Amino acid sequence: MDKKMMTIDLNSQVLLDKAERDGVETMYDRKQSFKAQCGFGLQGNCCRICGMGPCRITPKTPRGLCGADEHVIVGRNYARMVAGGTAAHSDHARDIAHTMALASRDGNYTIKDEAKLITLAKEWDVETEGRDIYDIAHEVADVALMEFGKPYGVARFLKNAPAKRQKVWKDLGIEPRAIDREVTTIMHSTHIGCTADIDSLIHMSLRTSLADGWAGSMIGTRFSDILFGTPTVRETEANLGVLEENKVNIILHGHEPSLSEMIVLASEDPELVELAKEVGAEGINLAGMCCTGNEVTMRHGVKTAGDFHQQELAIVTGAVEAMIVDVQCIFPALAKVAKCYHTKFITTSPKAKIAESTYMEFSEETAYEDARNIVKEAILNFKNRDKSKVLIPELKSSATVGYSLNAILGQLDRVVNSQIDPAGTLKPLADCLKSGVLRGVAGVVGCNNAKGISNKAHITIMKELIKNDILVVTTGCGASAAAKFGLMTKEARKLACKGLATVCELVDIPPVLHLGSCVDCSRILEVVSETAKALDMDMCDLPVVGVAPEWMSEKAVAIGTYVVASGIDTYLGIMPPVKGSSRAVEILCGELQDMVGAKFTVNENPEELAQIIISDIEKKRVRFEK
Ligand code: BF8
Repeated sequence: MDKKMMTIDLNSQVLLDKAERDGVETMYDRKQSFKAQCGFGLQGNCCRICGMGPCRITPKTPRGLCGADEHVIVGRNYARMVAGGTAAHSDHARDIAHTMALASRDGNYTIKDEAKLITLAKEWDVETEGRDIYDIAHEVADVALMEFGKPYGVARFLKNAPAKRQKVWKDLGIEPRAIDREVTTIMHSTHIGCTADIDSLIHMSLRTSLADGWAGSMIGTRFSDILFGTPTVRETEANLGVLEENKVNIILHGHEPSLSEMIVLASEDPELVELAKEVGAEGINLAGMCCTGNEVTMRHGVKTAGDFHQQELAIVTGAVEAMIVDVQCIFPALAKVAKCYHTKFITTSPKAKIAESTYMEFSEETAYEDARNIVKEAILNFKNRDKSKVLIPELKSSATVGYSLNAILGQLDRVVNSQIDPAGTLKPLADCLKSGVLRGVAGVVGCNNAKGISNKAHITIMKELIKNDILVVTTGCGASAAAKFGLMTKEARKLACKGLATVCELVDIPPVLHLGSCVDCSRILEVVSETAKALDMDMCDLPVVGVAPEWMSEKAVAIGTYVVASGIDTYLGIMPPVKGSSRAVEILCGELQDMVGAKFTVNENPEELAQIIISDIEKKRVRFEK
């Protein structure tokens, strides 16, 4: 396939041509040179957990050397993906909780949303009366840190779910305990010679994934809101056209807002702004990428440069002084691409050192100083920019972002008849769903995957859903795609059918709502949970679905699993590596329905997947409307 056909993003196509002219290899070249991917890996039936392997299952070798069959091998691999994803989200959350433990009135990190902190403190039985807000913050941080390793009890946030959902988890024995314990238990149980039963491996995966969704990710989101501010509705722009010819361009890529928030602050430091002018630039232009991009666009309106598949292409513009990264979703290839231009590829986390990068460690204790040094490094690199190598593609789209649960409630309050309904609830949304004005809500989330065409599945599915009166909420690189393709503008209402268009008009929202980063899928859980509570239902009773059309990371596997375990049917555009076990497919795409009230559906054709979702939502409505 022609490389340019592997993405529907026109800026990416322009830059793929440039990369070719510049002799730079990108993911798209590597994809082409991978003639065929390993069939055993694709099916999930290759085991390399012990040193006797790898053992690969074929008709002639139906068992590994220890006797594990294809179901055990696939189940173990799947469980390890869930554990990997849960570990990544939760370790991110742990860092944010540590950051809150360091917060002080005159320090690097302060409390931005006191009301949210007080609410959480009360939920967690932390005394608030007459106490200094920072004392409360430190105690709440300590309680959160205990959630990772406490020896007894279950995750604290579970009690926020509808009562019926809590009962499902309790009856099945999948209430997660301490977060680290669930991850460790999976690593232990999938060691050679432990669990050899696919049903049990999936059961464990459900419990561990819930430790991600209803513990780690929820801590990540809530604590980020408390420390950095709960997102509010704001305007921004998206795609590589946001880079500016005459400014120092800095790309923020990765995940944890403790770094990106400080870089945003440092980029406004008058001394550094002056320095940028001294080196001949008109100023400093920050742009985000991947989920750090989502964090800073939600809270500050920082423009989004692009998504996971555009990270190399951002550097290929020749206009980026520094690509600053922390953890997760960072191509090691960036080091090589950066060497072809003047770009400094700056790694900052001891958890994600990358060979041949410029390592400038970022520590929460010295956060502002570290951030200043990093921004300064970028500014001083402006003089090295080679103008003959610069090509900033033109396209960018405007977007309205910032839809935290609080922001959604704020928008809904515009239409509340205060004589009838109290303000500050999701009841208006519940009413629109109940009446059928809105047919459903879909959380379309996740990554880009080179198995398909970049952005195509996201955009095809989102457009089709809004055309059928299904409100779309989105996070992660799905959100970046929606922003780039104009689906987060209020004008995109014209792509929606009459019911959704009317709701958008009344509530003054776009038909696709940006809820944040991947960790913020916990916001989707909260919206669904609160809507279910408003209707006295379980989450599985609502015409609500999760969709991951282009997922690729272990985090996405953890998310998909906790979304299903929460009772929300989940639709995947890429087959996970489980096909090697008919039993795994049987459980994940069938039997989970009876266990948790939801299941996975997979279809790699985005048009077909959209139609399946629409038809399933209509089927769900029959019971919902009774
Ligand atoms: O954090 S940045 S590629 S993994 S969607 Fe996917 Fe994008 Fe990564 Fe989730 Ni977010």
